[in-house]
Amino acid sequence: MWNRKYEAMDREKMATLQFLRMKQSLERVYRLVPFYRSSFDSIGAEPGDIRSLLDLQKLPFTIKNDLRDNYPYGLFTVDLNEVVRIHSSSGTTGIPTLVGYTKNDLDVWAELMARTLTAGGGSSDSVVHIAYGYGLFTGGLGAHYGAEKIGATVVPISGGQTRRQVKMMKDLGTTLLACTPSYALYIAETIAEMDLTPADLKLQSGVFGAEPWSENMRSVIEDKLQIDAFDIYGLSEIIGPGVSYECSARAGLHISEDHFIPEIIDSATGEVLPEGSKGELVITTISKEALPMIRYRTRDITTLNYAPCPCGRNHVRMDKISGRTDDMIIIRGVNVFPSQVESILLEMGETEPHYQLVVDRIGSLDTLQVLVEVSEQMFSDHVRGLEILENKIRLEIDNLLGVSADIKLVEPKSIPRSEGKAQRVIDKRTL
Ligand code: DLL
Repeated sequence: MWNRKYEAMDREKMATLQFLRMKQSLERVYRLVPFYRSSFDSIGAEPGDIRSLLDLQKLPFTIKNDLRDNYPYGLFTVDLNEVVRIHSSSGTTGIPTLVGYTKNDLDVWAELMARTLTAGGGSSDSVVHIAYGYGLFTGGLGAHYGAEKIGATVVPISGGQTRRQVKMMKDLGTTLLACTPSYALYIAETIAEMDLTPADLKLQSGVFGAEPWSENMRSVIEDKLQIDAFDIYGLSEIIGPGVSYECSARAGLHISEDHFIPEIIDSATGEVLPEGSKGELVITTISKEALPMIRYRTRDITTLNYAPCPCGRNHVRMDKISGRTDDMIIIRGVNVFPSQVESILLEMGETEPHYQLVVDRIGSLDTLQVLVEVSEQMFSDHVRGLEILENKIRLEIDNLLGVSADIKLVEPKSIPRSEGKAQRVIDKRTL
């Protein structure tokens, strides 16, 4: 454990700490940010009315559009001369979501990433290869400062030039890999292409996040790279990576509750759901200075688990993210998440772990096509064999998800590889 005092803090003490920090944050935003003042005023609430952690539920939510509407600095609580870093979220359309950090925010972030990397097998003995993108994306620099904080030897390689990455990992004796799960797969594939095996490297573990990935994908990555793969979660609006992380139990991701208060809501009604329910994760930051977020709707779907963890950390765990509310494809009324299709494909184990969903509309009917790569050998096999497998996958998807899909087995390496977040869905309906 990186910080036993906080990570293993008794839950009653934690609640007291959270309440104090939450009060300060609420007072801070009410005093300094016109948006929050009018949002609280709109329901006739003042920070003084929030007398318990549960009372937080009375306050309005904050959403991504609120950041955009107040672009660039409207939600900041400090003058720019106190802001020492800017990042931006990876959204593909419209106005970017800009986030800022004070010196103290950066220290907290490094602390959270130190916890994350320690839980993922890192220490001062590690050689940490950071292939998350450096730049406005929070992945690279976020992991970087955490890795330096634990005293590891940091290789800030960023994304791209995958063969060179593999060579560096081999030459430098890298022990811990930090990148997206899809890039980890690409690296594994490149290792094989270079006629190397995991035994030629010293990799022991990896901390993978920034996109959803299934348990089955974990097994594939662990098997191909011969490592322990840990899931790490975060989002720019809250701080970046470091919001939650898996420990050796790998049964949920611990949320650093000394800095964040999580809730689960019904994304349709906004109602707070009881413990153990699956729904949209909402986070309130309680220590952020430059850009505190009150009840921020992440759009990510998960469940919270307050049961004690064998690792000794007392922080609540969230399940692996199963998807985003805006990731969900609705095919003729059936809700489908790309990660569900991923699970089915990898569970069957007869294809490669590379797939893409293509959604279209013919007339007024939505169609779903699933492209899946198969091995070289299978592809050059008899056509009949491919047809049988396509049928099998179609039936499995129909049975388990209740949606009929057209399956197309494609040649190895024909689906684009990603160095960052993989694009799993192509929705032609909006093009
Ligand atoms: O992706 C921060 C990050 C960097 C997390 C590196 C982990 C590792 P954004 O670009 O703002 O920030 O995207 C945030 O990515 O709301 C989720 O939908 C998704 N996401 C992040 N981590 C995970 C994960 C970074 N472990 C959005 N599993 C979030 C599933 C994830 N989805």
